[in-house]
Amino acid sequence: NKAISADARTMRSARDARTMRSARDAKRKGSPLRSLSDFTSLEEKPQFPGASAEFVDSLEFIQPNVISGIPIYRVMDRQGQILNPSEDPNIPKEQVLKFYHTMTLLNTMDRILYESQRQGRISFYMTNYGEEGTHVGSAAAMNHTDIVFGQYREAGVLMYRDYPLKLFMSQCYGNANDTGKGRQMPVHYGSKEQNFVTISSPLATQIPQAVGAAYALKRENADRAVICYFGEGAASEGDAHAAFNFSATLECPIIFFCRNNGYAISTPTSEQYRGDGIAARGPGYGIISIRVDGNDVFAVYNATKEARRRAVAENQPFLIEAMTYRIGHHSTSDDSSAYRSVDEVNYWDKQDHPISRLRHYMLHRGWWDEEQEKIWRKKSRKMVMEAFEEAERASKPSLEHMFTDVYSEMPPQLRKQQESLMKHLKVYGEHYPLDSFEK
Ligand SMILES: Cc1ncc(C[n+]2csc(CCOP(=O)(O)OP(=O)(O)O)c2C)c(N)n1
Ligand SMILES: [Mg+2]
Repeated sequence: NKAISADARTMRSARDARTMRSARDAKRKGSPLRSLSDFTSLEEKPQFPGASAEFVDSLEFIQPNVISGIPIYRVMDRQGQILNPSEDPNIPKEQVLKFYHTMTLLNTMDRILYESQRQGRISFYMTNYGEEGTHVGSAAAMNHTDIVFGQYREAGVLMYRDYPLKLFMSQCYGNANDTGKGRQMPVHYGSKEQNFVTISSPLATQIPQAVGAAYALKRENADRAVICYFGEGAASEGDAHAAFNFSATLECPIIFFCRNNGYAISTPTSEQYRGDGIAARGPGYGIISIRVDGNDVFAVYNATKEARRRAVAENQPFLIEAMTYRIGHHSTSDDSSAYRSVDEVNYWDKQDHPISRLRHYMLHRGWWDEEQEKIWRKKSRKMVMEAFEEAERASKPSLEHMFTDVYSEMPPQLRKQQESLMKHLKVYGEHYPLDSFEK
């Protein structure tokens, strides 16, 4: 009872604080400087700059879990049935088919490139298994002109924006068609045309950069927003916290999209944080937040759509925590059987998968059947295999690209290195596979 009344008190004082804060905000906007009348009242009230609450006269610490966990918003149950018709986004059939085609094509591309790394054809790969719903639901809710900052496990966002298979494959092979000219690790995609900023390996660096970009968009009054993806592990980096605070104080049109997939390599969420996940941090920064079922593509879509609408209309940040599960290993350098059970992985793969949930929905609607599934599986595999074979056949980028694009004018020390490489190859070139590089 004591706990309940403490909770009620906390909630009541939070409500009062909100009312007071809006009154103060209004006052502040009218006159930024506080005048003498603010300080002459006989009433005892807190005058601390930055305080928005009342004094209390009994000792009480704030409990970190005043409510029993932020709820998880969903639209469909695991069988693909709409739970509450008023939440049905009523997406037209053609677009739902695009959702499904993208989610399954991503899955097929993952299988082929994962195998390709296992056979020693590419150096590295990261799959997106189980997280397809978070990618497609959020990508579909944004405009193409909105800027995407990704972490590395968001290939579905780029695919939904119609980034061609040929360029995915060329990037992973680092061939001459790769827009990065073979200078990045596989899966570090980037595309100007798709407004998708190139992936960086160091965790969380994209988060403050994304806030900067959102601030620039706000200053341009461009009717554009930024969406910034990151994992629950990356959310522990200092950069994440700095970014959240800047976005709130600078009032930036950004959506922070956290994919909470249960693990950061081998670190489970139980060792990653103590509070109620990532969504619970939002209010601490003054950011409007929500937690969604990331395996429900419609829930992700609804939350992102509304967050995007308000972020642009009101110039303020939003935080979405999408609960999902990383079914694959962290990367090809990881073996997850060392730290989690097969039963756990199987549960998500067989019983709570975003692709099967959407397929159930499409079957109920009469928009899909076994025959169409068979035809599409065959066709999509063929598309992936063709792009894969073409990428493997293509030449590597010209060697000179090792030295270009960092400086607009090549500095002397770099020129010296280039000359010495060319001299070396003149003498010993026969020992290198020079024929596989573009001239
Ligand atoms: C600053 C930094 N520290 C450590 C790493 C090594 N590292 C790469 S991915 C990763 C785990 C990230 O987990 P999470 O953010 O949850 O994303 P997920 O892989 O689950 O999608 C770590 C520790 C890194 N790339 N950068
Ligand atoms: Mg993670």
